[in-house]
Amino acid sequence: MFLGLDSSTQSLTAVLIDPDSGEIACQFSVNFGNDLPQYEASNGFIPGGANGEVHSNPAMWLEALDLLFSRLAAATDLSQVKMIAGSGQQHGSVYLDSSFDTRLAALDSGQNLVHQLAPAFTRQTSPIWMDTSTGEECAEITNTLGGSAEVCRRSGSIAIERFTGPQIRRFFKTDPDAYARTGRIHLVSSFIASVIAGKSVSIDYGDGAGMNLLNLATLAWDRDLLDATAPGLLEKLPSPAAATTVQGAVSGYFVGKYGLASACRCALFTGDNPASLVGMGATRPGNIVISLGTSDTFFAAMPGPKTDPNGFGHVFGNPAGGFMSLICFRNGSLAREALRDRLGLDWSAFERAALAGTREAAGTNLMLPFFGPEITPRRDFTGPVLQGSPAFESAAQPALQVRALLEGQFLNMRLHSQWMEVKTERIRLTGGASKNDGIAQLVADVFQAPVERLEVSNSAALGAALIAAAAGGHDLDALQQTFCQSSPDSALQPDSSLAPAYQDAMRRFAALLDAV
Ligand code: ADP
Ligand code: XUL
Repeated sequence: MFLGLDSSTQSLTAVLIDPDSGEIACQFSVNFGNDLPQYEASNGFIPGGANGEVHSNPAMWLEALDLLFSRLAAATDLSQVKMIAGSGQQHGSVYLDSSFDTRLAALDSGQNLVHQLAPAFTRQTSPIWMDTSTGEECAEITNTLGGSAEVCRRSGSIAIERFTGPQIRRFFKTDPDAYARTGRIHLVSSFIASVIAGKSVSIDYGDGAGMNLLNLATLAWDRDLLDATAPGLLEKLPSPAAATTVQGAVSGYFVGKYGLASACRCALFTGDNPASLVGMGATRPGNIVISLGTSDTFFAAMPGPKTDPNGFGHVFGNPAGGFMSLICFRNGSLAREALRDRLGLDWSAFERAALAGTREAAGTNLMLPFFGPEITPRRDFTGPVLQGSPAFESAAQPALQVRALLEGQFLNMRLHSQWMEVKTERIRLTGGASKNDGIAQLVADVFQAPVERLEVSNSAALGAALIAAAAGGHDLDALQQTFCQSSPDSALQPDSSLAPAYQDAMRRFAALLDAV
């Protein structure tokens, strides 16, 4: 058996797989808000942060780990687990003093993790990916390196507020004494991995690339980016390594307390997006994942470390080797819901509008589908921009607006993923809106590629379990064939007769975007 863990914003999830039977043996989750109400973080982060700060309590993550393992141990025989891997919400960081490693080595199964490890925190709270407080630090790092293009060329992304380097710089500036006392800085992923392994372990390339510190060409920490971020940083960071690197045996704490075998080993942990790439069966270039959630994300494997010349996309390590892109679109379901409510429709009306009702209008009316500020492209929109027939612009036929909104979202995605130069062979769709057949059909039509939907719900934790099995000697392609099957009858083919209409619409969409 192989165990995958995912420490996300709102919960800690475990997926246990048996590669021989091809089955998921069990899945468990600890929801931070419901299960650990004493931390007063109903959505996993501390509410009410000032100046764009969004932090979580790393002690809560430790307590969740004990709770999750006690649930797992009550339900299953953990001595069967051969390897553990995992993932974490990206960019979040944990700050520890030099006692961390000795505390890990001396963990006592008779006590809990929080009690033994919390005294090592030099910063009581951890900034997470929702934090936008570091605009000034991003500008400083960018200036020192000589511009955004240079930061992007080296690290795979321009300096981004939530990324770990700018966050570390802000900590160094606001609390230099605590920064000086910090002997180790971990990502959420490498922090949890270290606790499991009983020693400080490496940061994997997948998650490490979300720091604005890793040089993608050398896969080593970039000296100039480190110097621009904070003094003495190199000594505080674990070394970078590949996700499938085996770190050694699981800590005796988990053997003594939860019945893991002392022969059970640990691979590295990666970011939740790289782990999802694995869990969605998309680690080979040509397979694209589009997640239609609160925001929409587009991620895909890439053969080399190509970066977005416009600075919207990010490049992370692909746990299967090579690299992956991640592009976020803030106006995802937020915009779909805004139009739905404005037109007084429901989701089935959306489905009908996109499926049959308006096919003859494909690609004719344009909508820049931004109901609030967007990050891809970066614009302060306050409402959508329309260009088309009077019936469309006046909403006399609401279905035309639904089609134009969805087409606009997917044209914007197609346009802003062109820099990857990867041919889209197949799209795997996930997230709340992916079950809407009308929306899924428009994804297929606009991208002119077949769409599949997977039954997977915890794609990051499943991906982590597959990484564990791969680190244990199983073939990752074969594992993905078994565990990442598309749901029966969920596949949709593109309407190839619409290809020219969307080619032309993309050109006009780009021109309209430039004009506003
Ligand atoms: P999150 O990003 O928060 O994990 P989910 O992936 O769970 O979000 O997606 C939730 C969103 O899915 C909701 O905000 C809702 O707008 C959208 N959604 C749910 N059902 C449908 C549907 N039938 N058609 C279109 N959108 C839907
Ligand atoms: C990616 C990002 C989020 C977090 C969510 O850049 O910030 O997707 O990884 O957990």
